[in-house]
Order: sequence, then structure tokens, then C-alpha cells
Amino acid sequence: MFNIVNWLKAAMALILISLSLSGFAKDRQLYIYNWSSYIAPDTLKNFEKQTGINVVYDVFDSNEMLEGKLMAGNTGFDLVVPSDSFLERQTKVGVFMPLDKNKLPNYQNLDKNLLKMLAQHDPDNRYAIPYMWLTTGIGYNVDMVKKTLGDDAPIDGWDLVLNPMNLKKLSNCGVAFLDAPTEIFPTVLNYLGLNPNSQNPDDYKIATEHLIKLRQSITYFHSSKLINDLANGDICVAVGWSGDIMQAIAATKEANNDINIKYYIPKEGAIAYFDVFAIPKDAENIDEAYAFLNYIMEPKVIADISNHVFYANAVSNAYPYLDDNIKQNPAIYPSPEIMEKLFSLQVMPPKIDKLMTRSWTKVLTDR
Ligand code: N2P
Repeated sequence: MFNIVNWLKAAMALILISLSLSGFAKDRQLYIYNWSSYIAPDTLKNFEKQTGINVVYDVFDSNEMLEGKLMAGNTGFDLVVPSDSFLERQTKVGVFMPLDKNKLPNYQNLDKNLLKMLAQHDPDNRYAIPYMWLTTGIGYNVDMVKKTLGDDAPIDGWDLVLNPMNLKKLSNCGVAFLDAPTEIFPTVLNYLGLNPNSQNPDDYKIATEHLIKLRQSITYFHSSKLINDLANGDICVAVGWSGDIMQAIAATKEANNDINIKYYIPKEGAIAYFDVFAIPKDAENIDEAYAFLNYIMEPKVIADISNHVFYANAVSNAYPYLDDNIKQNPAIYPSPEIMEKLFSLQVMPPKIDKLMTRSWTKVLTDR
């Protein structure tokens, strides 16, 4: 017998099936904000294929930029990647969601010692998943530096770029500094024999005066442009991030040009830190964020990223999947003696932060 109710139910079911087949059903989305040049070319594609989650990916090249968005709120992002000391300050003002480790079965893959180190910035590792760790050192064009400064160029220390006489000569072949006051000030303080984490305003005055002596010789302050410029021979020296400079080296090999770039951690010591993934407290796609965090803690996935970006990751069982030129690279995995010289950055009181920002503006203007 004709039954209108059953007929309607069947028609409704058909409509729902065809709507979901036609993709009308809500897609799963994930919004990620990461540093530029910080992922393998196929990471996102593979993740999307495996999970059906659609990733919207945007990039930045300074902690200040990310922090501005986090402080304003409603970033629209489900995952962001501050550096460890920035995360520490940001958690204090409550911008992140604590992690539910029960949703992260791959958390056990993380190196316990590195987690302990990161806990200095994130007690009990409550908010952050370590992504990569790095140093801030010097990249240079071997031939151009030799030609400019001669055979005894100090290519083992900060003197190469922080001694005003050397930098003045190098300015002829092009000099790039990171546009990152929270890294350049501690680097200069350390070079001048002062505490890189000083809270004494007088020390910042001294460092600013030193930077003012250098600034005429600095072609530009920019944090992501230097990769290409080093690789093309447009600059001959850069204060930059370890992996970025090694990406420049890889680019010269790929282009098969005769440019010879090297990276070193200066003998006086350098900054080392983690960049970490965290979930903003107003994130909307939380399950998707956890899915991605689990994904990048897969040994093979994170090893592929390290192989591509030349940064060290924190997944202990990823080691077998790393290329030999990554594993055996002392610029990525420094020797114990060099490790001794590395220092991390502490969160500064607001007074010093403001002083650093003001002094940075002064260094950057009137050049
Ligand atoms: C990658 C940027 C490295 C991280 N291009 C700097 N925190």
C-alpha cells in the first residue's frame, strides 16, 4: 500500500546521500599559521589525502607579527608556531588552550630530554608541541668573503659581522641581518661580553650604540629574503637562522651554480631555541588541530620535513629516516662543545621589551 510517510523518508535519505556525495556536507578545515620555508612540499598534501581535512596555510617571518595577531584575538587560526620564549609570555596572558595529551597518541615519540628543556618555557609541557629547534648564526659566501677580507677573515666568530670595520668592508658585497630585535640584541650583548638576557637598561644602550655603528653597513634587515639572496650571490653575509642558510646552500646545489655558501655557529656562542605548535584558545577546528599535531609527530613525516628544511626536530624515533647529510651535519646537530656555548632566551620584563622595541626602531630608522 502507498505510504506517504515511508515515501518521504526514502526521498529525504536520497537527497541527503546525494548532497553529501556532491560535497555539500561541511568539509573539515584546518587553519595553520607557520613560519615561511618551514615545511616539506608534500606535507600538507599528504595530510589532506590521509585525513580528508582541508588545510588553509598561511606564513609569517617574525614572532612580533604572530604575537600582534594573538594579542588582538580571533586570529582565525587553529595552530600557530611561536618560538619558545614568546610562547612563554603568551601563555601568561592566556592566549592558548592547554593540550589534551590523551588526544595525542604520538606524543610518546617526542624526545624526553628536549621536552624537559622546553619545559623551562612551558612548565609540564602544557601548551606546546616542539616542532624544530635551531641556532641563529652566520651564513657567508666563502669566495666573496675571502676576496673582501682576505685569507684571515674571522670565519669562526661574531667578529666577521659584528666588528664594524669588517662589516664596512663586507657591505660592498651585501649584508643581511634578521629583522628580529629579540635575537639581534642578545646576540650583540653576548658579543660585547654582556649577559645576552640582561635586564639592565644600560646594557641595551650599549648594544644600540654598537648597532648604530654597524647599521650603515647593513644592506637590509629582513628575515626571509636572505635565503634567495645568499643563494644567488646578491649578498655575501647574513645573520640568520641555521636551516634557512642551509636551504640557501641546497638551492645553490640545485641550481648548480658556483656559489659556495657556509653556515657556522660562532665560537663566542649563539642563541638556540625551539619553535613550537600551540592551539589558540579561540580555535574552532580543534579535532583537526590534534589530527595535524599527531601527524607531524609521525617519525617519517617529521623526518621528511627536517630533510627538506634543514632544521632538527624533536621526534626521537625520526632519526633513522633522516638523510645522512642532516644527521651528520654539525650545523644541525652541533657537537657537545658547541652545544655548551649555546644559550636560550628568557622572557624579559615589559620595561625591557619596550626598550628593545624602541631601540630597534631607532636602529632601523635614519639609516
Ligand atoms: C624558517 C624560519 C625558521 C624559524 N624559515 C625562525 N624562528
